[in-house]
Amino acid sequence: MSAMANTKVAELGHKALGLTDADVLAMYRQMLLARAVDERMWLMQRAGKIAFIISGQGHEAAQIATTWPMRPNQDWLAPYYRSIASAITFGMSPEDIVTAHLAKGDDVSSGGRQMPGHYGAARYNIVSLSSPVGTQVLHAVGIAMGAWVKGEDVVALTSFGEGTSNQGEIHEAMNFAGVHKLPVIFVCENNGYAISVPLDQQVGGLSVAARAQGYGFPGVTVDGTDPLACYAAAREAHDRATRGEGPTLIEAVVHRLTSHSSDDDQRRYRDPAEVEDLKQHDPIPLFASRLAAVGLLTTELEEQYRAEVKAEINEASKRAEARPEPDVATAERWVYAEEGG
Ligand SMILES: Cc1ncc(C[n+]2csc(CCOP(=O)(O)OP(=O)(O)O)c2C)c(N)n1
Ligand SMILES: [Mg+2]
Repeated sequence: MSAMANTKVAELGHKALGLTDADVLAMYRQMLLARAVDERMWLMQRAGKIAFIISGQGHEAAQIATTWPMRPNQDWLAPYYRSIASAITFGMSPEDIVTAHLAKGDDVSSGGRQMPGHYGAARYNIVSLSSPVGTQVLHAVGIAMGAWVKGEDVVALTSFGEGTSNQGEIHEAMNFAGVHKLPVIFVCENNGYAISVPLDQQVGGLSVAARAQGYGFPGVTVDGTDPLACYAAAREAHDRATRGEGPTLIEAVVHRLTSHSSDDDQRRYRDPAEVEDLKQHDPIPLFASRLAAVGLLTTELEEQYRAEVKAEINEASKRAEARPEPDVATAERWVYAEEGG
């Protein structure tokens, strides 16, 4: 018997968090799906079909687990450009996502008007994001304020990078949410870089979570490659919000596995050893080995998931590509107010 067999982990710890075996497997499958859609869109970008790609690879565990407690068609998401897996939890299908990236005429985000990575879909309570980083954080606080004014039971979750956390409006948004105890969850996906600028050149105190104390609500740092740690923090944050106790700031420490975008080459500013080491921080094999260690993920199930996900993205991209291009005559729609529209 190998030494490995004796070091089996007896307990994953998910049941203590209220998650079933089916829940954690569904989380894992969704991580595979988000990654498959992401990887396919890089290929489509290289083939000249998509203008550029800004990827969520490495952020999947944090995104899926922090959005997992959110209630479909009740809570809201104000995402950022890496939020591919969060958008899937909220309801966007692989076909919706690829269609939006291809800027097809009937895409659910904007009818072909938004840029790649600008997730949004009114039908799934996902606010369309703006390109100036951090503006979505104000939108989330506004949604939470609106719900409070109307007496509605709504929680707004917004996500952003640690570089973005230094924008002025982030402080205004968080302070306002703290003063009024608004039902918001701030998720900072800290991947250690703002394009090429490393953390110690952007965040004075090195901790984003620590700032929450100044706004009067809890700030927690979690391992963003561990879906259970992220889920535990988000579950607690959601419960706090619905009890009327106000916001929470979750700083999920993740690793950006790709360059900033398809227009960037991280080998120009990251040490080759650091780039090589990224594979050790990929949340997908990390979670797979934990699920396998407790006997939940068998080789057969892993193969089944991968085959299903591959078929899903193949079908989704085929259908998305076949959709109609936008009608040029409609280019000015939704730029100006329209009568009856
Ligand atoms: C207000 C504003 N300034 C600069 C940019 C250019 N820009 C786009 S992404 C980005 C880096 C943001 O880094 P971070 O918040 O850490 O998110 P990450 O991309 O690492 O997930 C910058 C500077 C922008 N879009 N908006
Ligand atoms: Mg960053």
